[in-house]
Amino acid sequence: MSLLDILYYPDPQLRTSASEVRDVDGNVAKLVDDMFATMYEAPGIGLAATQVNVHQQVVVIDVSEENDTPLTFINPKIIVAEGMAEMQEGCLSIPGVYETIKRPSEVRIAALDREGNPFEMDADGLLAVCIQHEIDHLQGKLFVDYLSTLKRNRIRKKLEKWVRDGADLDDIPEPVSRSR
Ligand code: GNR
Ligand code: NI
Repeated sequence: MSLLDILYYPDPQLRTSASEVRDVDGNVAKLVDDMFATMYEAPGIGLAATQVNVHQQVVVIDVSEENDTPLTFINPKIIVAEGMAEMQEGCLSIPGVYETIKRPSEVRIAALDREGNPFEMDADGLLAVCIQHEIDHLQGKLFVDYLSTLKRNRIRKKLEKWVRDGADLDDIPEPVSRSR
């Protein structure tokens, strides 16, 4: 397994719309495994292939406390969305930034698993937020897009400077968010 490099906002590659996976083959399985390794190492609760500069519709998630419930979503689609709730979100591509975002609170997802078998899953709580956040990534969308232009520009400038200065994760700009 290999660790993959994560792109940081405002890298324009994060705006790429991912292609549908046509064939869930060994290459896709290897990508999934590398994405899990990268996500657990970060650590994060989800990762979209877009974030590692692979523009195919592949998402991995593990929202469990024990990191023992890996979920793979290939070509994921939201087929039902209900309710609305606010949750504080973060993103591995936007380090140090946490903002409250409003989204549907319950979703039903249709996707393929790591073996290429179709499945559907109902999600609520953190899993529902995470899967919507990841599907946004596959469409080139980031959670900062839900914020005001003013706030987004402030975040962009801080991260541009942080990347210019070497993108050291131990030295994340403070505080990019003043929302709480
Ligand atoms: O690790 C992550 N945590 C998180 C918290 C609240 C809402 C969404 C997320 S996803 C994020 C990992 C990531 O950037 N996935 O794209
Ligand atoms: Ni993210």
